[in-house]
Amino acid sequence: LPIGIFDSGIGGLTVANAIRKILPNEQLIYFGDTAHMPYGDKSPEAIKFYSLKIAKFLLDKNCKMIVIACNTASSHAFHELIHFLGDRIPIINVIDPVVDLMVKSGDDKKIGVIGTKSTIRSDIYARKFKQADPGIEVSSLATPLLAPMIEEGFFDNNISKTVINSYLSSSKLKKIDSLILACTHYPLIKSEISSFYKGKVNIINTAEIVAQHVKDRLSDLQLLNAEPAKKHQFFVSDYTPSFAKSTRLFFGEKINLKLEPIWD
Ligand code: DGN
Repeated sequence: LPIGIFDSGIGGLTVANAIRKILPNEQLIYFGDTAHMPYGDKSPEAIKFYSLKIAKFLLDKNCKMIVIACNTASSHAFHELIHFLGDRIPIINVIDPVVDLMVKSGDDKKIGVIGTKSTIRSDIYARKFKQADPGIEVSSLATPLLAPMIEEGFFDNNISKTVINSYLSSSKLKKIDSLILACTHYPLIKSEISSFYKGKVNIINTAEIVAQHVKDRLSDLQLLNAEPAKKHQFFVSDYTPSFAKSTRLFFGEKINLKLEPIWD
């Protein structure tokens, strides 16, 4: 059976890419809600509504697990989805595996978080870290220009450097030990962010941590495929050539997107 993965758009393909690398025998079914993207500035109610529709779609596709690849949807819709799915299939968000791992390692006590306005407004990282370890301080900064900038292919150039430097110079991110990249798109600018900090801040790539967590969870549940499965499938709720073109950026290769307007 396949693993279902969804995101507000195509950025979640960074998480899908990390999962397929670590689990080459698994079939992935990806849904990008391109008709409603970006989620970054939507209300929590809208994000819950869209996420539920997508979870139903993935369940109908017989997925054995759902991964919410989007930080914004993980911040607002995780509990609704747990409630909806009950004990039918497990669901994983992109926040808890990162918080759990960092708390367990205990190395970092001053943690910065960057993400969309909606993720940062939810204050979810600060709440989760405080609950797990009151000694951890979290400072968060919304960096809404970064996702559209990356989608347009602006990275590793002077424009991205200026935008990244301007955000990271914020007083909110002074004196941090580590910085969580709390948005699907940011793995693509990880090296630029590392250069800004000259290697002195630990940059946390959430996609890789989530992929490892998916593997561990499927292994615990004895749901891992022993043999290579069928080909991956990629669905979007709105199709444009520009989405199709950007898939290469996020997944490392151009993929065939199928239009699936699941909203009627
Ligand atoms: N996928 C979104 C996230 O990880 O928060 C970013 C894209 C967006 O909705 N702007």
